[in-house]
Amino acid sequence: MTAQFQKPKELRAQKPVRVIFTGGFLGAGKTTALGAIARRLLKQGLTVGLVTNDQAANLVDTAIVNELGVPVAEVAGGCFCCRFSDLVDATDQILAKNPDVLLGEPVGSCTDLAATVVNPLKLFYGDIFRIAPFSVLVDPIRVRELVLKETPTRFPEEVAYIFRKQIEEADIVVLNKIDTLSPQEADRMVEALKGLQPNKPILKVSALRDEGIENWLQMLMSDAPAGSHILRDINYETYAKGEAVLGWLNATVRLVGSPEFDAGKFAETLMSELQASINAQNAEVAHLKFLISSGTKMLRGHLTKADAEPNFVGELGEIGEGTLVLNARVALSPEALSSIATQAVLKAAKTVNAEAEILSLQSFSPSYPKPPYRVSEPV
Ligand SMILES: Nc1nc2c(ncn2[C@@H]2O[C@H](COP(=O)(O)OP(=O)(O)OP(=O)(O)O)[C@@H](O)[C@H]2O)c(=O)[nH]1
Ligand SMILES: [Mg+2]
Repeated sequence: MTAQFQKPKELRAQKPVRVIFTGGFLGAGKTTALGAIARRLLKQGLTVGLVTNDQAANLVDTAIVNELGVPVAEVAGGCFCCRFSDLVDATDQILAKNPDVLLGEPVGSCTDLAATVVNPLKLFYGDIFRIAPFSVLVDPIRVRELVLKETPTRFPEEVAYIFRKQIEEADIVVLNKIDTLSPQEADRMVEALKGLQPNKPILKVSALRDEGIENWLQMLMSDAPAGSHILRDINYETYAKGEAVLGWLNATVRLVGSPEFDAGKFAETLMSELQASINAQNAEVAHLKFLISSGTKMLRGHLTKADAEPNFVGELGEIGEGTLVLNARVALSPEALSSIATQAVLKAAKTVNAEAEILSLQSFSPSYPKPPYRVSEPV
């Protein structure tokens, strides 16, 4: 098999490195979960490095994981699968720091990762990497919406297709956010997921509360099969359509008070303005997240369904200046999303009497996925 693929480059490591990739749909809790895993590994005295990934630069996730104080490299401008060489370069940067464990978070709108990332890594770098089973995190909101179909969805079928394919290719399915469920509800969801995928482990965790992580981590540190559920019949047309309906927006904004402004009020207003405009267009949110930082402090806002309650993490109070990083993945055209985001930022700034200077704003739909490597047999 090796003959048909050319290795992107040689990688060297001073010792075997455990590689843990955690996938799952946008907003499922991948960054939170990798943070929980990293903290546990650090407590065990192991060294950790991390690779984040997005279709564009300026990532809320990179800022979040930077708080862990471990080496972080970012693959921006495309997913791991389509930018495999960039993933290898990022990995190389982290390997220079001699980690015991390398953690990676692929883009949440991607699937076919067993064939295009996990197995190529095993094929080319199986001598230095010990690849962990590929976990796919699942949000209970999406189980209700896309598996049990008990709540309405505004997503088109192609997005539901990506969600199903992600679960299909998982070595381990991880139902996250169980702190939001009664034990009976959690068991009912596990049964529903088992109905879709009867032959694989389905775990229950709360990444936020650090519950169920120990057991999961044991599986990730074991030599259980990785990338063993390669998608046999993935339809790239449908997958590409599912990705393309999601408008993607990454923006950076400088906020200046006169002389100070209430950052908490700014965050609440920004979220409610964004949510109201998105709902007015009957659009669905995959994940809308922003982070306001000032000095060493930060405040984050997250929304993972258009009509759900937003979630805020951290506190800032009155600040003189701050930087806002906004990442939105919403089923809207990039133009509509850009206009909604700009207006919401300006309105929120006006409400707290601050000035907002948009430093960068990118808005687009992900392009057709064209992974350079597709290893269709388990390695
Ligand atoms: N209640 C609860 N919320 C969680 C849990 N894990 C993550 N969240 C919240 O879910 C939202 C999304 O979490 P992230 O970790 O950013 O999700 P992600 O999968 O990395 O998102 P993308 O990178 O955008 O695909 C945030 O508001 C988190 O605080 C959990 O176990 N319980
Ligand atoms: Mg993330």
